[in-house]
Amino acid sequence: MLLTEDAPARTQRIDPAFRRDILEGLAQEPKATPPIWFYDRRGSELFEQITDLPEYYPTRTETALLKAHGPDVARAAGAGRAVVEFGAGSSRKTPHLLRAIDPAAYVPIDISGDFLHDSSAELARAFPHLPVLPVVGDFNQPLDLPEEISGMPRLGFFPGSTIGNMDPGAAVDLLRAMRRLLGDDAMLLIGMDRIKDRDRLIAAYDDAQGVTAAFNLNLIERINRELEGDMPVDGFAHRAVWNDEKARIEMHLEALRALDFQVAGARFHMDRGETIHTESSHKYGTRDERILLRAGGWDPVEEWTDAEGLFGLVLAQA
Ligand code: AVI
Repeated sequence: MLLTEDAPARTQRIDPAFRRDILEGLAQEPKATPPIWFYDRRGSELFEQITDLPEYYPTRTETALLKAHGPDVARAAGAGRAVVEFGAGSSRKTPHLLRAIDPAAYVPIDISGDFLHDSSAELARAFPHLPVLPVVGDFNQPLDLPEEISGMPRLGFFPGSTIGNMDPGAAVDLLRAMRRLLGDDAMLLIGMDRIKDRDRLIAAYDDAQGVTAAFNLNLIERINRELEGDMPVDGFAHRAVWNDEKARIEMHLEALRALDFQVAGARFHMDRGETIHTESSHKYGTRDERILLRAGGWDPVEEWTDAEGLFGLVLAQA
């Protein structure tokens, strides 16, 4: 009796897409899992901590660009747009944009529902007259925007160089999907991390305090908890490497010894030194940025960068 009552409850908690992605990723050669699964509550909290790390320049650089150039964005985009933010997370940069451009509505989209609702409530308190209309979902899949913004011109906001977490082909597909979703009179404000000194890049993804390591290793804890896995957390180490040919930082989980484990009833083996490739973070030169945007159906109209040229904020039109 207890068993039959328990079993459906346990099965229901398993996210089928998570199960599918992890089982497929662990079965392939070399092993690789999609980075979207980092962001459970703990992963989202660790990512927030990453954004404050001294080594992790993207967030503070992009925030400074938004503060400095918000009025330029407002001038180029005009007032009264609905801002649609892709992967809103904690939305800490968003207030700078909203303050500058005075939008008609704000639609944050994020896969992590808990986090999204907390941050949306906070924004709604800070902007009491702004309709805040959160959408829980994976922006890599087809989505519907809220009815309330139909007919409004849109400004897509895709900060943080999240586009870099996609392979260039997938990035182009996503940019095209955004263009379809946002409409013909839309604009897009997008953050892109630039190619730079290798050591600086590696330090940003392998910080001295070990927060990025904890973020990467949290995926194993999530797999164990949500997919009834028995992966030994102490059997893995965080690795960050620069792949020069593909112009990307790669994060891996490296097996420190030969490992045998199970996930959702499937058995896996890893040799010592073998890795699970958990994330790529592509970096773009100034010309590459524009080529990528054009391939995705967007015309760059203005672009801002910091004094060191670490990060680019690009405004494009459909
Ligand atoms: C969310 N994304 C843009 C981050 C990045 O820099 O690629 C994720 C991250 N991974 C490790 N540190 C930060």
